[in-house]
Amino acid sequence: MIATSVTTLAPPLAARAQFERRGARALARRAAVCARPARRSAIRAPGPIRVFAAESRGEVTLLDYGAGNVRSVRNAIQALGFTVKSVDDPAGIAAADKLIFPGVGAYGSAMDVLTSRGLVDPIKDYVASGKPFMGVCLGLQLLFDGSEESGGVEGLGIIPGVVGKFRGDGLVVPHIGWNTLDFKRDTGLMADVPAGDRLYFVHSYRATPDANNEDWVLATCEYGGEFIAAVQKGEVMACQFHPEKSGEKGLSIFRNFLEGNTEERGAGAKTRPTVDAGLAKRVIACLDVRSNDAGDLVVTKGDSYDVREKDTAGDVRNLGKPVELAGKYFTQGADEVAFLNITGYRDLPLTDAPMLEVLRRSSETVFVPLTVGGGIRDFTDSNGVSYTALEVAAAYFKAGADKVSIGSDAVYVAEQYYANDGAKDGRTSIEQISERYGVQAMVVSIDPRRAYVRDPSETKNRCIKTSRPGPNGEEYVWFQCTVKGGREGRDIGAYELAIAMEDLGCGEILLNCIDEDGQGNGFDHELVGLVSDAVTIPVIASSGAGEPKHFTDVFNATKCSAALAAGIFHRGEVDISEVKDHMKGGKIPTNEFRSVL
Ligand code: 1PR
Repeated sequence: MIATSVTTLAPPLAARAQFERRGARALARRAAVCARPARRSAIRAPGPIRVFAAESRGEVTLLDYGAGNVRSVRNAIQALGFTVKSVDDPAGIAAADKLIFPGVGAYGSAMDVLTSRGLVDPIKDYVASGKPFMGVCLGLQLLFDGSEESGGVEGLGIIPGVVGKFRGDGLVVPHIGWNTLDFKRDTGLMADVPAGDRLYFVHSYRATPDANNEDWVLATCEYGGEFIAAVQKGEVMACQFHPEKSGEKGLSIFRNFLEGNTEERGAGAKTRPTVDAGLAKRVIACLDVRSNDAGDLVVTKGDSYDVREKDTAGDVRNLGKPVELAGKYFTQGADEVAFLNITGYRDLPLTDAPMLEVLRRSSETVFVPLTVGGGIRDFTDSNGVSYTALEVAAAYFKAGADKVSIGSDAVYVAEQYYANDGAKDGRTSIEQISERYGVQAMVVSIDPRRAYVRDPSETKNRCIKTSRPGPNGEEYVWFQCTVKGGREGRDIGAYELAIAMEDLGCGEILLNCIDEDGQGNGFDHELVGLVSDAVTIPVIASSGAGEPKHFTDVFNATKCSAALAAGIFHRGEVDISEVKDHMKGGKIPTNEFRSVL
């Protein structure tokens, strides 16, 4: 692979000309497809997507070149009743009749892999052949001339333009979440995505529309400026968002691709709405998971992290089964689901087969992003075999996680970071995972509790004047990080931890609050405001939701990008759709669950 300055990338004219020449042959195929009537989406009551197992509806080839979570793409295609054939070599690409080109992670590493395996020319030949092709996320970006990412890297050169980083004063990056599209042309591919509906994006780099690539652009999206959300030219299609993580709306896009309902129907059918457009605030359902005393993996929920019943023999509170609850929250409209293995800090995570199984099974039916946390750290097992945090994370990604979350280890890493005056050596769990899987896949979960002081000089950590004074009338508070599920406090604040994590390559902060956990009094706005003002990565407010209004309140009061709750959902007190209705009533941009399959 040639690393080159992005400003000097020469347009690979040969690849493009080859595509244009052979593209003529695709016209005949397309004409046949266009003759077919547009597919109507069936209306059905929300419920888990049926997994078609009996008889395959056809085969599609998936280029599995080791880029991130391809399991989700495979699961989505299988749920639609199609068989997936994974290939990773030139012959496999050449033999494909329909090819899906996924990708999550860094542009440079993806191009390195494609180059070292001799896949670059076979992909170009396939695209030029006129056979159906669908790129996803990085699979769209790699079609361009190159990217600023990884220091300036040459791409496949099929679409003119260079992919650049999101820029903007205070713009929260990565762009994570559900955003609206502005359709430039109508196409069968998107026939089941209503105008104004949202799809799930997660990326830090984007391609922008210009005069050289306008004939490719199917839809754009607005985030710190206009960027390309989807492209199509004949049988070659690609989207920056993730269909496999965009619920049934997203799966309908795969279905139209797989069934050949991709005819382009000309300009301007659906436009971006002028109200309720843009990136939605996310609502996340969180499942704290652990084994109960009988050894069963259960969803539990604590009050200020104490998960044992007060009125029975102190059993671990059992609020249901993880896979079932995840499926239920998906159909209620959760924008994401998080699993936290709350005893992971003391267990050996790679031997925790039940947790990996929970991920595998959930990812078969839950088509929104899945985050998993708990126990991601370097460790040595009882046989003296050592594992790195990266290996633990890899096992979770392989099992179906889209993001991993680190709690305790992040605190130790941050302490070391400040001890070394912010020097980075690339060896911490945070740096290694974000380097390998992309910053968007690396979440840090913070477990702080309020620490009151009379005067800010009493601590080295950032204090604020609080509207809720301490037990002895203290007017200042800092938010003390803890490790081991809140069991041990450390001399570092949530503010300091968040800043260190952003610098080390963390892509998102999950901000819990031990004082508010399970209390139902609302989120701690002082804590969420402090941290979300300190960083430009997304912050998820967590702990304390007791009613739908609390979500609207935290979104109005702070810059947080998402809000997470557990107890009210598990106990059935509030349905996620009620939260969304309240947010919509309060004019908070909200993603709607839509059943279109
Ligand atoms: O330290 O890397 O092994 O990660 C352990 C993970 O487990 C951390 O993310 C930590 O937050 C979590 N954890 C550890 N112990 C507990 C516990 O409850 N005893 N749960 C725990 C954290 C907090 C939230 C909860 C919200 C919303 N749970 O995730 O879901 O507070 O609750 P609410 O809506 O009912 O108020 P590592």
